[in-house]
Amino acid sequence: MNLRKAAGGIGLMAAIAVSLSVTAPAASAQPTSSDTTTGAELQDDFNGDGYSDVAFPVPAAGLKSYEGNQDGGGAAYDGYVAVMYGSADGLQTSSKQVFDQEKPGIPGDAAQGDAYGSSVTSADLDQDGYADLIVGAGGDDGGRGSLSVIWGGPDGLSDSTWLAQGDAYDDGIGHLAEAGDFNGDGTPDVVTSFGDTGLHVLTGPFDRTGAPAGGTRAVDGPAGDDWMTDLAAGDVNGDGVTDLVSTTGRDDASRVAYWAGSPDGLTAGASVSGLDGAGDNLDVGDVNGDHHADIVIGRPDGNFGSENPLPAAKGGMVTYVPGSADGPVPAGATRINQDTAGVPGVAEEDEADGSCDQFGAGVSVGDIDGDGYADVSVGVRAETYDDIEMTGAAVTLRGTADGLTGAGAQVFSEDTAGVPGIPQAWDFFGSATKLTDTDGDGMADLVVGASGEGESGDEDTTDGSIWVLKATADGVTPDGSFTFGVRTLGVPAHNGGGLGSEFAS
Ligand SMILES: [Ca+2]
Ligand SMILES: [Ca+2]
Ligand SMILES: [Ca+2]
Ligand SMILES: [Ca+2]
Repeated sequence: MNLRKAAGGIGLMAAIAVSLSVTAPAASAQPTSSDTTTGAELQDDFNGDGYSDVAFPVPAAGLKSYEGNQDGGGAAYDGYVAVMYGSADGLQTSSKQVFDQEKPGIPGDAAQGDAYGSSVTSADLDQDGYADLIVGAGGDDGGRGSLSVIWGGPDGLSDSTWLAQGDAYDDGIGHLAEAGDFNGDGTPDVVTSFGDTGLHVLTGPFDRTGAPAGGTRAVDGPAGDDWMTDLAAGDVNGDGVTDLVSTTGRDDASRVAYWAGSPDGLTAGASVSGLDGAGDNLDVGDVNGDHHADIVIGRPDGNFGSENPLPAAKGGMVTYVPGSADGPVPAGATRINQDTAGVPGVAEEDEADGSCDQFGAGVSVGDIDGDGYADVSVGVRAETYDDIEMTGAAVTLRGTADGLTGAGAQVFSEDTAGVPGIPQAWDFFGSATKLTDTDGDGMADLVVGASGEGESGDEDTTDGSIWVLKATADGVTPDGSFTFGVRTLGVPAHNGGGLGSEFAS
């Protein structure tokens, strides 16, 4: 996922109705499409125990002191990546690791602006049955950028190797990265951003030196487009080969591009017409259960600063685009904001004071209720309620055979009964969201970041915190939800990082 910083601006008053109503799940259960790669059974099970693990990238953190930036902090961007391990009981706060470029075994040296963790993804690159963690540092070595892998194993992640390093100052290798089987040979490949809109594809499998067996090649993006803001990988055309989708630019200027995988790897990318202004972050998954991965795009900034405001984008917008044998079908797109029927809250934005709910922050796709239709989580990171400015919320939207719908949507915040925490101004709960099955019950749990939150007992810090809410057949439940921050991870406080600003893809 890309670097995302919570936007500034002045708040507004937005009352959200806390609703836990959920419609009955669809009767027919259809399997969702999954990755075609062999090796580890799960793309994110680093210790091979059968449970997905979760990586928390914090590229903006300043863990070291720099001249003019004493005691770390101040968004020094050397960066770290924390990993927490899943279990039959879900994520275990006692089972975690933290990686940065000062740690033994991690290549490179931590320096201001490296942004270690600017992208994080995972796959079993060496096909040993343990998923491996791929970490980009888009600002490494003065902007050349780098991509490295930390190898999985029975005791978790250890030992790290370069996968790629940039040659020139603006190469920006690792600013964005995704893993997938882009040539359909059954082994994972890795794609990384190169410059503003180019891509480098490393064709796997990989040996422990980090060398890709199939070499590295450049793939063009769509000509003339803005800088790339996000990447997501999935089988959009349902041919068993992973495809790639990107967003470029932001707000009005945002565009969506699509690269189909093929036996020869990713084919040339092209802009998807009809999706101009859809947004700057995205994820893919099979929302309508037809075995084609669908595309979900978030535009959190609404019409703030827009020259051509879109009514559907008021307060922020999520766009659902179905996949098909021919790729994305923009004519079948559904646009949802907080004024869509069933979605809790009211879409609000005010051009005069620059405020916006920011519905559409950090979208994620996963099957919450296990009905075979992937659902969507959406951050509403600048949601204001009870006059608490920009305290934030997270919304879930249900997938159905007809696509994404507002019906049965849920909302959660620090004000929800059973969710720990106290809503405060500028917590930015919902700065990013992640749906992932941490307890192996087949239902994707909701992980929410609050990039402006302090950890309980240390309220003067704003280093960010994470919330985890379990999934059930009736949707997400606040029962048993918990939160943790940098103190739990063992990361120095006041690092200016914004834990929860983004999640691994
Ligand atoms: Ca491995
Ligand atoms: Ca495909
Ligand atoms: Ca689909
Ligand atoms: Ca579902």
